Amino acid sequence: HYEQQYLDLLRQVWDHGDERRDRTGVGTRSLFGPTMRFDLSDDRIPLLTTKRVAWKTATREMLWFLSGSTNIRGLVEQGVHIWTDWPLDTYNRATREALDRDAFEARILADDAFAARWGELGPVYGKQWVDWPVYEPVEGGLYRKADRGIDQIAALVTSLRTNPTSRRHIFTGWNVAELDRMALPPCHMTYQYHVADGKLSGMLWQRSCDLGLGFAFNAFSAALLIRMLAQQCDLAPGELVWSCGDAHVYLNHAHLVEEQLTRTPRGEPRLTIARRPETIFDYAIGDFAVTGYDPHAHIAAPVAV
Ligand code: DHF
Ligand code: TMP
Repeated sequence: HYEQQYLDLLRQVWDHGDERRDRTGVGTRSLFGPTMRFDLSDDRIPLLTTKRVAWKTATREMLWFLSGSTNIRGLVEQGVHIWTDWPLDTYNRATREALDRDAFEARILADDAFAARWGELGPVYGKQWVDWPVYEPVEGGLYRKADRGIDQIAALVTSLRTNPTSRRHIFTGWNVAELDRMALPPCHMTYQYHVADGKLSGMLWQRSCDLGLGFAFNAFSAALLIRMLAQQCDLAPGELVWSCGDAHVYLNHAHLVEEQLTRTPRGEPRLTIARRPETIFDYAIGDFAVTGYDPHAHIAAPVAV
């Protein structure tokens, strides 16, 4: 079962990872440089079955990235809470308040100015993917910011369609000049694609992976994007290659690891896309369905901020 790769890595990191203090202060066990491969043919999608994963939340997040948004309001409006903790932490530190997540989200929804001021994550994924800032020369050796940035996603679709054998089908969120303004520097940072035999494969380089929480979302989302790109470019889905720098388990996820490793993967979930939208930017949540998904129960785990 494709999920065995994940379970093996989880055990490996938990049993043999290097234990260290990390940025969040929670502590992790960590291994460097794992890779996994997932076959996406016949609509198969890497969605963990050893715990229930909120794939619609991950899909909404992907559509939000593609919209270019970097403000949590658009997520919160859809009941997606996965990015709220970071702006909330910024808010509570700056104001010395102690708002809880529900109260903070209520204000984000109710108050436009509050949302604009406190709901921003900085120039994270969406901004870099579809509007990477560029500077053009002006008189006197100076530069000014161009009105429009680079749309890496639109350029990728064009390059896949017009030059499939290229070795440059890449987009990245890792804009070095803007890292210090991001709430978090991109974790799933660089994507590369490869066309062979009428099939589209994709590789994700993730610099840092929370195997207990983030991984389930990251693998599903990367596969989802391959499916959308393949559909837009009249290609069949090939493989997802997931490769990671620092793959870690947080020390407060012991209960998750121990429970999940007692479970056996079951079934092979499949993703179907109901229609073919005009462009890569026109998908809606209702276009996606997952069938054959009968997971074990969700396992709640705290997220290290
Ligand atoms: N920080 C850390 N420490 N780990 C992360 O995985 C992470 N992921 C981020 C931002 N910062 C992060 C963005 N993605 C959840 C899932 C993905 C995600 C952030 C949070 C999460 O909390 N998942 C829970 C609840 C899902 C739900 O709301 O339905 C889960 O059980 O999967
Ligand atoms: P870091 O910036 O210090 O590496 O912390 C980021 C943490 O968030 C780290 O535990 C990895 C995790 N993460 C994921 O696993 N996937 C994601 O998509 C995101 C945004 C974060």
